[in-house]
Amino acid sequence: MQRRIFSLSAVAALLAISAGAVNAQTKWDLASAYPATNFHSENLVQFANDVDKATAGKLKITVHSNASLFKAPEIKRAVQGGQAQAGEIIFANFQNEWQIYGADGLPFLADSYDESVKLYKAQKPLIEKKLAEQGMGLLYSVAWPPQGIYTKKALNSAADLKGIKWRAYSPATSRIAELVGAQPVTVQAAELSQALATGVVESTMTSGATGVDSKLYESLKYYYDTQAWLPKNAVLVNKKAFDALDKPTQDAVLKAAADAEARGLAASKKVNVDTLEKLTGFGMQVLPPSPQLKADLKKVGDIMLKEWIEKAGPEGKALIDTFSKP
Ligand code: PCA
Repeated sequence: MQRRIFSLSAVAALLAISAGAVNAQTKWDLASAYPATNFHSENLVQFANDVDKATAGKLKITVHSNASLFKAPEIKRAVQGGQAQAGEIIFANFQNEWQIYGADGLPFLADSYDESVKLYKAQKPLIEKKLAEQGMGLLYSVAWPPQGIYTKKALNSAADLKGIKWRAYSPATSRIAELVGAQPVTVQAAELSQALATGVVESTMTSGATGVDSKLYESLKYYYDTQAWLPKNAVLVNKKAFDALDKPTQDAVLKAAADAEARGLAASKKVNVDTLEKLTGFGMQVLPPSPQLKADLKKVGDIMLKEWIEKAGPEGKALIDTFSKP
């Protein structure tokens, strides 16, 4: 009798363990740096929901937006080290680490959605290889809307930017400031409203999306729609965390990522139009750049491309050649 009771409890224990295995849930943290209402962040939440549904709750991804888990420049390292299993970065932030990351942050190299997609195709195999070496994988990437200039005063040419406190978010946006004689101050999106309110900066180059997110219309009056480049965000995953998932879960993540990439591109295009309208609605002057300003910025772009090719070496040249093929 004693023996039978023992074996029954052993069976019960075994059942409990196997039921646990079937219901085993993996939890991931996904760090992002932009506000929850931003289209990239909304897309991340939908991505997490899609994964949840497709895996019947086996993989739960919590999105931590607005730099609440890690600040923008720290997210890549956090994913690499596994402090966050996944995270969203902006490639252009990492240009000093490896020039190829910065290609989509160069003014006028790829300055429309079509060109941006083309540049992404050329960058992607190189970036995937580099990230794999760094212990990470690329889940998906989505471009920000085209970048324009926000100022307090009207701009006729780049000379009007001389001495102005210019908020930069990347090495390239700092370099633009240097080349036009402005004073670059690096401030990430999460701190932009405050930097403007306290007078730390008085102009920036970014999208209509960030203009609306950070309420730039509260302190700035003009937006020049220069459509200079479309920097890309990318969602990275820690390779060990991904490899630890079973095959169906991995497939669900990849499928949700592919959907998010397509959905994000469409959202970016729509947000571009909607936010420029909103800025106008909030009383900003949304204007095309003057021919002089355009010509001045084109010169800046030419210098920066030349500098970039020198630093990026043969790999950079190969990237530009692939991108330039019809
Ligand atoms: N918004 C982000 C990056 C590019 C953009 O449009 C920012 O200003 O930080």
